[in-house]
Amino acid sequence: MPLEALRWDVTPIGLHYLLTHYDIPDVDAADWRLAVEGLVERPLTLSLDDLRARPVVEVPVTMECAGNGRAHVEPHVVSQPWLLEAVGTARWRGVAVSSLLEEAGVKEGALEVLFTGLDRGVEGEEEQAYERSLQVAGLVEGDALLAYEVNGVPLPPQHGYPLRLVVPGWYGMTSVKWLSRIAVLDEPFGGYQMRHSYRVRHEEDEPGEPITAIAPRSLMIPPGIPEFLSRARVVEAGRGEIVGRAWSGAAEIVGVDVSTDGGRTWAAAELGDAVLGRWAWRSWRFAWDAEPGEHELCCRARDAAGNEQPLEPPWNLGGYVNNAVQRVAVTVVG
Ligand SMILES: Nc1nc2c(c(=O)[nH]1)N[C@H]1C(S)=C(S)[C@@H](COP(=O)(O)O)O[C@H]1N2
Ligand SMILES: [Mo]
Repeated sequence: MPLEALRWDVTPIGLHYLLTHYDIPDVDAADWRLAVEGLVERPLTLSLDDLRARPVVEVPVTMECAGNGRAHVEPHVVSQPWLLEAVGTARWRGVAVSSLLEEAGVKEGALEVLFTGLDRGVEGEEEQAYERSLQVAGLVEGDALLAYEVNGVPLPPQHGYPLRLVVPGWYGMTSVKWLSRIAVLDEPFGGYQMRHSYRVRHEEDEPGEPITAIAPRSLMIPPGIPEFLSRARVVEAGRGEIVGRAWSGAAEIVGVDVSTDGGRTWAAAELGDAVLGRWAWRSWRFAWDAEPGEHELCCRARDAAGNEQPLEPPWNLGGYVNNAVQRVAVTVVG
């Protein structure tokens, strides 16, 4: 998502970021079915029409890839080299996961629910379908949904057509696209995307910590105009505004601070209302009287759980969860 698209509450769908490990699968909705099976009283086989006939939920969600910010991590980590653009906010519409689990009847002893996509590939020398699990308890209480629409239109192929999981507040890897199967398990699922990927590890041979809720981040719309090759920004002197968005999956955003001198001094930005609800970003604005010269603009969010963006990028093997403050160098011209 180009950062100027932060201007919209809801990201126009063509500007929402994309991440796809393998290929976009070829799905004919007419013969596609979702299987709900495993430790359930009533296994289900559902068509898209069956799902559309069930009670509808719609949730505005800010989704962010766990690798967002990876290109700023030193030493460099080889994977999708996101700068800060792996984020977007969409209105996802579909069926609540909690209601489907209730309908199927989760049996005693159930621990996790496995979500399997139709896309297949080879990763870590293992042939696999993209699949990840979540704890039953969190799904029963939470706001996760199976989405067949985004921003009022059927899911486009690249976002998971015909059906995807959306888990508000968690990093994007959780929200499995192109769903074919939901299986209730009595033990933790140890597939590649759980056991190896998406863990914060500092050594190859340590298990590390699983990646879960989105850490707080704020981003500004880079002010002024860019220089074509360097992307350096040029801003007109005078009274203006720096505007952006802030979000956190862990807890509500409670403040955003802005610095115009590279982080030496900070002042509070004005936070907008949570117009899209708990699971989407909030706007913020900051009045700035730009004086001619070189400036480094920074923004820093904190949430109600006391999490605050670090000033320097944290390092781990996967280059995950780098929520260090954004820094935008600008030349103000008089
Ligand atoms: N089936 C499947 N689901 C997937 C992925 C994938 O490669 N295959 N990528 C995940 C990752 S890492 C992210 S960040 C989000 C991205 O969702 P989007 O492409 O709709 O923005 O989808 C997740 N769900
Ligand atoms: Mo991701």
